[in-house]
Amino acid sequence: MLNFLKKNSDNQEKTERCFDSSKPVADHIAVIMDGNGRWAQKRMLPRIAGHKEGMNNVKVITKHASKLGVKVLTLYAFSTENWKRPTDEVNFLMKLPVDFFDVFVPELIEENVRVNVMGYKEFLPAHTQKAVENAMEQTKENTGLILNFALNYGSRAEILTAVNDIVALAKSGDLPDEVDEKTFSSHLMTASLGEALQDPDLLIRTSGEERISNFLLWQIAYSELFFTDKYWPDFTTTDLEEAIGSYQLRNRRFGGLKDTTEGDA
Ligand code: V07
Repeated sequence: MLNFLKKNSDNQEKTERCFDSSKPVADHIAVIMDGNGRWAQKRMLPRIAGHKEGMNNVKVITKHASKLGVKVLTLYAFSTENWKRPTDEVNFLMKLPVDFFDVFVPELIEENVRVNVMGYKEFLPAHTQKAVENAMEQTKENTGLILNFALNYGSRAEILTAVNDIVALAKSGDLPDEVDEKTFSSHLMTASLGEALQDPDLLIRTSGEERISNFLLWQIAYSELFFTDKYWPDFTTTDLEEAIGSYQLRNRRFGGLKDTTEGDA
């Protein structure tokens, strides 16, 4: 009897969490694409095979997000901490933007996707920088989904860069006495997305970890968080719809008002 009740309530929860095409989708979705190495190890493959599979999934999820009407997809591709990984793995990762450019950019152009890259690009190898520049240049006229890669990105470093930029402005006498949220945000890397799209509505992390790991700390102040045990290469378009469905359900609890105060008393 108890089991029956439990099953019933699980089913109900699943139905409620379903994507609803009549409700607004999350405009800006950020993803921590975790679990590529573990996906490979589970299959007795080298970790780099997981990264390659993860890259293929970027294309699949981007296309589906674009179809659903998502405006920005921000993907954590390489963190400032990832340099500590074995040299061979880092070298392989640094080639992925090149591969991605060759294999997927023509398809994404057809899909009207614009590629943007934020992060400390100047520290990337020359061939990676070139691929990034090409991807951004060749898609700059596109007006559809913005595929925003965080590459050599770290949120604390981003915040400190913003502080230092503001200090430099203040020294040159170019700043009002007080810095407000809007001014501060305009110095963050997400400012390149345009004023309305800087903060993610929904943050997804795959692979079972429930941490933020130095990703968009300022920008996720009001974001809904969605964690799944699936490894990134196994994360499907249905999983994306489930994450958006969960966002739509939680958003509905605020009565359709854009809530910017903590707690929902
Ligand atoms: C990377 C594939 C996705 C899973 C997570 C880590 C590995 C796409 C890019 C990329 C970046 C910039 C760009 C075009 C493509 C990428 C890295 C790793 C370093 F302009 N996937 N992907 N870059 N992975």
